Amino acid sequence: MHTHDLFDGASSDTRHERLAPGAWLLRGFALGQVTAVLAAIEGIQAAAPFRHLVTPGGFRMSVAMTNCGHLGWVSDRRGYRYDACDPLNGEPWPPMPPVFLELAQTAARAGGFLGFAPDACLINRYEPGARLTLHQDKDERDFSAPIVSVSLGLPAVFLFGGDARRDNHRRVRLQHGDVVVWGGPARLHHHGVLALKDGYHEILGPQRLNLTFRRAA
Ligand code: MD3
Ligand code: FE
Repeated sequence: MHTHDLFDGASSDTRHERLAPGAWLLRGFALGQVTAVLAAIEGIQAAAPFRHLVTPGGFRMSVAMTNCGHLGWVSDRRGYRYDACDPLNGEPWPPMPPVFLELAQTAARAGGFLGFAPDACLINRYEPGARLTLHQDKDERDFSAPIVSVSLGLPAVFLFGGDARRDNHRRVRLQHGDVVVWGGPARLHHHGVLALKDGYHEILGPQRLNLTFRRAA
């Protein structure tokens, strides 16, 4: 049993930190599932390798990505979208492993979101220097569902702001095992990740992985 199952409400665990209305940082929430999650990622990347997508503007993203679940997030010269198939091989994305679904749903519940049914999991791989510029996640159809993010490996500085790009931004250090639930009024906040610093993580080596669970369709 996962210790967090003992907590019913998001505020009963002192490690549940509210970052903003609708946004909960669950420190270490995924630590008990790391081995199983990494084993599942091995299987996913064997079928759907990490790749550097190109933005509609023609820039190669520094973050490498893959997906699992019914839908995967892709970008190319034509735009951003969710697609049922991996453009590299035309095959459906690998299925969402049960341990992923369980982790995403338990975290969503801890953040106060019942009934989260993610149909997409984007897996981001950061090597030193990789970063994600400020953006909103708005390619999903229904913004009433939260996004759940799981950080593994090297720590990163996460930036998030308000509804407007020019709003002041907060910095949060996301570490191995941390989970963040973004829903309600935080769902469309701008966010990004500063360039990953050099380092070596005892389990993952010189990289950071981030999983984002989404309800895309
Ligand atoms: C706040 N990933 O894949 S996860 C992304 O660490 C993405 O790889 C980052 O942003 C990463 O789109 C950040 C945290 C996150 C994810 C979705 C959000 C924060 C969010 C949606 C709304 C507001
Ligand atoms: Fe995002």
